[in-house]
Amino acid sequence: MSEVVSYEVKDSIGVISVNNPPVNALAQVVREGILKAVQTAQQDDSEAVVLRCEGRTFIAGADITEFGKPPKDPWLPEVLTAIENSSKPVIAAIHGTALGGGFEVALACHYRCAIASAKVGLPEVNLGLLPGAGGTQRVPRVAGVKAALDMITSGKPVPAAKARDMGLIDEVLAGEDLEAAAIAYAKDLLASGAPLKRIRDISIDPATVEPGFFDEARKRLAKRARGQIAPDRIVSCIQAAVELPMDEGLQRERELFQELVASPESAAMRHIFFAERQAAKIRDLPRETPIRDINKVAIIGGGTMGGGIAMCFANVGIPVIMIEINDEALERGLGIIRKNYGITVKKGKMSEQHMQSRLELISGSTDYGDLADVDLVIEAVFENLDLKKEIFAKLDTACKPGAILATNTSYQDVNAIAAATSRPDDVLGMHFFSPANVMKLLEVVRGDKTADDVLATAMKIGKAIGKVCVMSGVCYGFIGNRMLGGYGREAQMLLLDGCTPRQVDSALEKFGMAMGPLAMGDLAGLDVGYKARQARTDLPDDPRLYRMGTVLVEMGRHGQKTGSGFYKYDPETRARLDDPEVESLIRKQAEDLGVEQREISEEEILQRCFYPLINEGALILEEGIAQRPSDIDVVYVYGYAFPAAKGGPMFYADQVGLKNVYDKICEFRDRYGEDYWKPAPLLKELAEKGSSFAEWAAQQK
Ligand code: T1G
Repeated sequence: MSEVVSYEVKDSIGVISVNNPPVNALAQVVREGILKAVQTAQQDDSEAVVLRCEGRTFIAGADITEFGKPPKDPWLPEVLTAIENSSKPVIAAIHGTALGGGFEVALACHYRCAIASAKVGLPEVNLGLLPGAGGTQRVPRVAGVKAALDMITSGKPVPAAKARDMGLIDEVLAGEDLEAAAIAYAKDLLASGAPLKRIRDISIDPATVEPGFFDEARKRLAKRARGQIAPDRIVSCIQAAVELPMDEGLQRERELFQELVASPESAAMRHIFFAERQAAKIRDLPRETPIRDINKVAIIGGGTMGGGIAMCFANVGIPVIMIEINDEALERGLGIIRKNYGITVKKGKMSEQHMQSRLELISGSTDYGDLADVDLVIEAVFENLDLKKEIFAKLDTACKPGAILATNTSYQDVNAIAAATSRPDDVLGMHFFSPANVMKLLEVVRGDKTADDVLATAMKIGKAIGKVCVMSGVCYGFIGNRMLGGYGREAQMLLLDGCTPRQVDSALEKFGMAMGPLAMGDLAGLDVGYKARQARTDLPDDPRLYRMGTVLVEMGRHGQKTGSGFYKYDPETRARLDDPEVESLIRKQAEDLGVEQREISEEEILQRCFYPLINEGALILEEGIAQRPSDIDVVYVYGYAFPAAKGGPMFYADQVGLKNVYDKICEFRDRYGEDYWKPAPLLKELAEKGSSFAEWAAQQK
């Protein structure tokens, strides 16, 4: 055994206890300890063995930090074989979340019991992997091919009761004293003469699988793969479970697992897994920074954003009061919330009763006097700095001392807003992404005077409402929207240079973006960007700049909401259709501007759109607006649907090679001028040193 695995015989039952905080990951010492404990149990007077874990959860998977390094003995399959071949029953006792290799350990046991609050799952697909220790061979044998495919390609955890109904576990234990209940369950099994039940002894009748099932699954999964290859390989493994004997199926699974663990897609997705958790750590914030209690929240503004934000808090049981300027606006705002919940209920994703319980947590008022007891206010009104300052001055007097005052602004100066109050240390930004009740990213914007406990509280409450939080400093557009400027600019410049909207968007969607920038503009409304540009004084005086967006808006083509923008939209199906009128308009504009059109490669489209993003990211790092390159990656994957299989813009830049990125930016600078293509000093420095953003980040710790 090892210091993280103990073994003791209690009342004739051998108990193996794993204690490897924080999640009992299957590090080498854990694998070694379990193997030795199982081997010991074969020689002692125990009649059965219970495998359990200390701490908050059963084994939550292989140790992801070990991937990419030479594997160490014993390999997990060896441990599972020892369990499966035990001469006495081995019973997994599950609490918390038995995930990945952890659930695969449980599946190799003869029986599985769990407390009611436990969940089991195979989330490897979220890391660009597949269950590599028998999960794809055992789950179909007990739960059936279709259920196995859904479970493993979705990666979603399954609650204990449902897992029992699916045959994935044998017993849901009463109470919460897992060890005692598991020992009692083991003794019951022995008393009833329960056999050594091995999942490998179950075979699947191929006739039970509909013809074409696997081909149809591949086609369906390919549609939403966005550069991920693991779903396809999972289908192959489950097909092997049907068509091959167990050991050959395990061999096939191992081959495909090895392919995935070595793939760039999995490296990118594992990077995002750790980057998301790293982003929650604020380097200069002491771990013991106190957190303020948030028991009641106010939202100022009942628009789409305000409604979505209110739902985030109601969804986790926190009472919310929505403030609007008059009863009509308030009713409209509360109506948006009811409508959104109604859609969720209609989709069958929430019960009517659940919706009612959440709606009861949401109240409304037009009187700031009702804010006296709230702990957190989030302002979500129109993007106008003067209006926001006026509101914060009112909040300053209406709210109790210690209430946190947050703005949801996308662009405005948080320091200027804080200065409108007598408590700038209680003020910060909490920038949600639309739709706020769906999008996971939350940019937490730290003002110059924001207190440490206010920042720590915002990061914690953000996680509590299910958001992935990234801290940003104060600048125009913070991290995400500031970087987006060049991406959107070049998408439109490419039109003048000779691309159609479809060419630009298809190149980026083929890369893995959920939606190309021009289609995204049509979705958000081209008039939004148009109005924002009118207010800006820092843009170059260049007739080409956002030319097509401006022309289309002035023609009344605002995008989906007017039925046409860069594309036209079928009024029935809302399908995105190429519009020859726009394509000839682009040619006309290019001619008027004297821009010579040419054939443009997909590679240039990607470079022209992504390299400004990367360059701005380098400036953001130099200015300390973002703490680390991986924080920027988290912003883009969770806020802008950048494909996780590419790891985010900064990770992607490292894969391309910063010298290649830098040289190409210099080429574009020479062709298009320094207004748009001015290499960031950090990018230049790293490129010339042959270094990477990852190496730079490691030196910042
Ligand atoms: N390996 C290494 N570290 C891990 C880890 C893992 N599997 N899971 C979590 N951590 C770290 C995490 O980085 C963080 O570190 C701390 O634990 C707390 O995590 C062979 C190949 C279990 C639901 O994909 O989903 O098994 O930031 O903040 O919110 O077929 O962690 O504190 O330094 O997320 O309470 C499959 C991944 C692996 C599960 C808990 N398993 N983990 O959530 O805590 S591949 C997974 C999670 C595999 C087999 C295959 C969650 C959690 P730090 P946390 P949490």
